[in-house]
Amino acid sequence: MTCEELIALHEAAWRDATRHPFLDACADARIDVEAFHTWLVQDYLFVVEFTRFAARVLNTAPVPHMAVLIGGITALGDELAWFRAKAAARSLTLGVARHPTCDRYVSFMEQVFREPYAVQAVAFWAIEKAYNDAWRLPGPMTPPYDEFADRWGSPGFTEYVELLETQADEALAGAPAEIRSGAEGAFLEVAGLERMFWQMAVDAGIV
Ligand code: HMH
Repeated sequence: MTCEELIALHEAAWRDATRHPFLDACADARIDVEAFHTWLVQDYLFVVEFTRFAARVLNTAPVPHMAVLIGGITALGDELAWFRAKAAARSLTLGVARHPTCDRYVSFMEQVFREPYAVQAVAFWAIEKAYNDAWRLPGPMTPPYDEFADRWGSPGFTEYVELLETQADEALAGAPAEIRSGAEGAFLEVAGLERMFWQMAVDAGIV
């Protein structure tokens, strides 16, 4: 089993995770501002916890996989500062509670903390891959949303996601069937949570 096979096997779930009216509305700048701000604030709160998850994966990773993860953690540190700047420019407060959907995603990452490295590596790759696909698939985005699309859709980010995929594939290759099946379950959980996260933002907007 490889990451590519997971996407092919669960094509519909992955499509639902990465294609959403939220993203199409960003592409042509008709996104409801409340929906966008909910996404922005909740994604910041998500990324704080995702950074802790990244540190946990680093803690479990084999030595040859550490450099890519350290690069990822550094980028996440910059991303958190970037989120704070975006929120400040829009006068948004980041000191709010996590939405139940964001909270579910955080609980999922806390569960994956306790799984073997192969499961962690697949979950970590899937979380980054989801945004890499989601922000690229609608095509070029209208300002100011192009900056958001570029953060996760840029060639540099795509290359990083490919390195994560190689590492996840390596971990899967040596894993027994039971762990591979755990990794598949984690992949499907990520797909479902990603779809819910977009829907959470849309539901916060004026419909
Ligand atoms: C919900 N999934 C969510 N937010 C993010 N910032 C990422 C993934 C990162 O790729």
